[in-house]
Amino acid sequence: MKGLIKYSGNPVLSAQNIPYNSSLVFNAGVTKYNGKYIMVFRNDYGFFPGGQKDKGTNIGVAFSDDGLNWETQPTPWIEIKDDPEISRFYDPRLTVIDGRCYMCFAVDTEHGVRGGVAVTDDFDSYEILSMSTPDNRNMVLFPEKIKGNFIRLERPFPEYGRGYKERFDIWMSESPDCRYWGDTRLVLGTEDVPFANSKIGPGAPPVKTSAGWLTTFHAVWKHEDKLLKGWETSDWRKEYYGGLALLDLDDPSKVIGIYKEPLLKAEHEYEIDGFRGSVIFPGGMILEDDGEVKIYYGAADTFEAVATADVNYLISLCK
Ligand code: BMA
Repeated sequence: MKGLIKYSGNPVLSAQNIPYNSSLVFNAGVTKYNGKYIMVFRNDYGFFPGGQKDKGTNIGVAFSDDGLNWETQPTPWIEIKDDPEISRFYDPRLTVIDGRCYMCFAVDTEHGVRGGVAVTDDFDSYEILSMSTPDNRNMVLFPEKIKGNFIRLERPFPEYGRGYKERFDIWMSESPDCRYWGDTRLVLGTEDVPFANSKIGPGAPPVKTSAGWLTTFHAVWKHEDKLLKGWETSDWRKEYYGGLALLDLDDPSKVIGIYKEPLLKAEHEYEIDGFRGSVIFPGGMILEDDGEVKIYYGAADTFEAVATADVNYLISLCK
């Protein structure tokens, strides 16, 4: 049974592969759609070691036949410009449900951070189905409806209600149509993750296995005793790990297993050093027919990388 292997060709996508203005390429959503691998990635431009100039964020698209070698579209897909309320969309996650491709994304607005859900059939036009109240983000959709409803994991960030401690948890909501969300319940608290002393949040959209919904999450450990690498600030201390959990097939708000250690942690140069070093941010997970799982993750808020493992190995870690 194959353990976890980070791809030797990592990063699979970085600014140098992008045919338009680009500094940081990371936190992508990845899925298989109409026979192709599709990556929708966050592209931040105007950031340089030592400064920022004319900075912005757009969303780009890349296609692949094997999930490893990517061809980027010649122009960005989505960029918010001259909107008095919304400044940007970022951190997209993709889920194919009943043959249509849904995208969750974070939205920075003048009045807080919102979680958006959109649908596209061609990665050209898209329809926004809902935007949450602030502050909420890191939303992901399950690949099938359960008892007739769309299911979404999400990460509200209640500062007042959590004592201004940056102690944020993973929640779940349901919707009949992806527009109206409710029946919200807690899935996983930060206190249940031994390698988080700060916030956690959903990672890639879950994949279905006979043992349960296999899902990644990110977990933040804030080091009081050491500085991490990174060129945004000289005081970067938040290490982001990739975690792994198993959720009940019928009621995914029930956690039936969790791997007590980080599945993914920063160890290579492309993970340790970048805009914000030691940040691992899973956003895409694909279960192949032969049982191989590809996990795509943002590395150091600068690159997009991939790791693979056998699905049964991943399930065994959660038990
Ligand atoms: C979070 C988000 C992510 C980012 C992470 C680490 O709060 O902004 O987009 O990858 O921080 O910097």
